[in-house]
Amino acid sequence: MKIFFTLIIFAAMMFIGGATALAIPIPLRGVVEGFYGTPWTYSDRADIIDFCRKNNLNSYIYAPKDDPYHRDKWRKPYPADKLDELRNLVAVAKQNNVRFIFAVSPGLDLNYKGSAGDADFDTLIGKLDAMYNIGVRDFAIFFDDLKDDKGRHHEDGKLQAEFLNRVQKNLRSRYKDVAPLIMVPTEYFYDDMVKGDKLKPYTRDLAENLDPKIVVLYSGRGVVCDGITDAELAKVNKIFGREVGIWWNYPVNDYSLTPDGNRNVKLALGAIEKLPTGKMTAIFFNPMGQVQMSKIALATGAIYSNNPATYDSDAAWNKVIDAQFGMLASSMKVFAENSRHMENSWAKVGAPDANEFQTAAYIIMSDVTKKIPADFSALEQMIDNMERATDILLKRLPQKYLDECRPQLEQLRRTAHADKIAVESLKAGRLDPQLKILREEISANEQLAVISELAARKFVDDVINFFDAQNSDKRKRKK
Ligand code: LTM
Repeated sequence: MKIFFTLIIFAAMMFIGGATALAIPIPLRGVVEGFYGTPWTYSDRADIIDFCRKNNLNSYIYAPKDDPYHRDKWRKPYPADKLDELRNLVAVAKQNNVRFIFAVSPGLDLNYKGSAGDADFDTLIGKLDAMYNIGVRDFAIFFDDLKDDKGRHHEDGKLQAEFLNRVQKNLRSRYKDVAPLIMVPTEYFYDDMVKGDKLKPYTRDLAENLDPKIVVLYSGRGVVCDGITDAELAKVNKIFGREVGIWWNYPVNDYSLTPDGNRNVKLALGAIEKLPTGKMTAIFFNPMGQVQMSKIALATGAIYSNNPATYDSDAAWNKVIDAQFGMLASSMKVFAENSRHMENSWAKVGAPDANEFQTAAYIIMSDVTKKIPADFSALEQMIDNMERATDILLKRLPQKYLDECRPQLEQLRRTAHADKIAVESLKAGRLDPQLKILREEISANEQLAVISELAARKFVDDVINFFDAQNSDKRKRKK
């Protein structure tokens, strides 16, 4: 009888468990301020720490590449005013139940051996001690981006591992309340760890010698890549003999820059997507300098990291935009949909921009090319939506958002207007000369803002090219 009841209770638990799919959050989940460019301000950081608490993210890593005391001049202690700022931030993190993880990137000129090595070790420990004294209990040491102009690095995996083990041992022997160290290797993406089917010497030596308690972060197959599968993660876990964590380069956009390098041209406003669904130890999302606009992707990342197994990127994206923009949500979705995909020669991430627009435009172009009557209604509707949404956002978005996205909003507005003229030209069977002028205006502004390159923007080119080709055919025929 007892066995019978136990079986019934077990079956009921399995049923309930199966139906509700127990959420298993990733233990360490949060934001790594790890981008190049102007670092966030104190209030940006306090804001993001509060955002972390509200979204059930439990960690924030302080690692701004262009804070000189973090990387270029890592040996220098923080001046009193900066240290005060950090002390306050650590307190804010504590109040919000968010772990403040302090990172140093000493790899540019760190000495590992001899008396210079000992001196650098002491300097680094001094830096971490200063942080311990203001309340930090979590530390990270990053060795990413140490390649020279020719794409080579000169790091020795064994020396690096020994250095990190020594730091970990020193901290843990003196402080009982510090968490295991977190590190990013110099070869931090999979394709850089291997040559053919063999591990490269640096990764092999690092993995063989690194204290198994040290948490390793990696960024996927590439620096910025189109997802990580469970199998890929398992491969890297095997290399390092531990569960590695992920440093995820979305929505960061520090590689999409104006020619003077001072502003980001494309915003990453999509959802986090295509990440492992199984067990994982840590994930950190690298944001954009634009703190407010980063919150779309970061909030989807929070939903993901609180339950990777059930994550649905489209549902999350809709949900967070509704929550963040209220009455402006539908307009924001139109804008954000056109600015999700990030791609260049070495980076590719994010859902395609405006896929429905792309499909509708593709069908129209192939119909007109084949001289089949085209149905413009769906595309016209989307163009109207873009015009309306950008007008509304330019008028009503609170200033803190407009400060971060006005050039991109204006560029989408411009592009939508050009799309309208493009449709009218196709309908009339004749290119409206205005369209080329509008395209020039869009091109000139692409120095500042890029959006919807393969959707709304491409349609302008496609229509102009279509008429240009038609005219050149006519000219040939006349000859
Ligand atoms: O990704 C890593 C580990 N390091 C750097 C980041 O600091 C930078 O923000 C991203 C994106 O450009 N790429 C890196 O290599």
